[in-house]
Amino acid sequence: MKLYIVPGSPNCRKVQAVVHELSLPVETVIVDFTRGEHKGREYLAINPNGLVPSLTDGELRLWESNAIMQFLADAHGETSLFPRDPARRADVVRWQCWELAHFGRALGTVLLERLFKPLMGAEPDESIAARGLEQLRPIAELLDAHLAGRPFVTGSAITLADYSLGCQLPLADLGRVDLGPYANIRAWLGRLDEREAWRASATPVAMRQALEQVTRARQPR
Ligand SMILES: N[C@@H](CCC(=O)N[C@@H](CS)C(=O)NCC(=O)O)C(=O)O
Repeated sequence: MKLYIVPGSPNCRKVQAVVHELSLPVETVIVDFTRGEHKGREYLAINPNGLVPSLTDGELRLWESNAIMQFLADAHGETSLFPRDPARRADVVRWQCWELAHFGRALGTVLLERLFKPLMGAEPDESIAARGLEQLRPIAELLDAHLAGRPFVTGSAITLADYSLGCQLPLADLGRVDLGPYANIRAWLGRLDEREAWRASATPVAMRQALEQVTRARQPR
């Protein structure tokens, strides 16, 4: 199996966490964005979107991070990350869908403008980031309220839903997204940090430093 990633990408991190969690024999291939490898013919044959992550396994070409996580858990893992019981499974899928459609979308909009565009040398648009923050507020409140009294998103055990929803949050401080009002989210992130698989998939130090540098240079004084 080969997993195509870019270090520091939140969507890659959530898949990498599953790889670590299940100790899977995956070869990691770094796609060099600076050389445009993600838009090259070879990579587009694996993922026609030109995005990371992607997974190959024999003849399988799989993209979309949450689909990759589900495949890895089903094909190569055990059942606690992605339960087989229909109701519990639907609960995990529901939160993964919500992450893609709402939570991750709003937070991702802010991080794209404030972190990743400057990193790639593109011109950020602060009005788009501000709109993302507006959209994020009620969504983050919903997640925070949901996490009250729950160690993890779907209950007492960690599942794919936690890794999907958690993947962008460790970059919130760099994107000037204040998690102060969300005590339950912060406590839950602390519990994720206790997982070796989560720590093993963390943004590499050099990448975090690069993001820190690029954001410090652009922060309003
Ligand atoms: N919905 C996709 C999103 C993938 C995605 O947007 N990946 C980012 C990195 S986190 C990317 O490849 N960006 C490159 C680009 O936009 O050109 C997934 O979950 O896999």
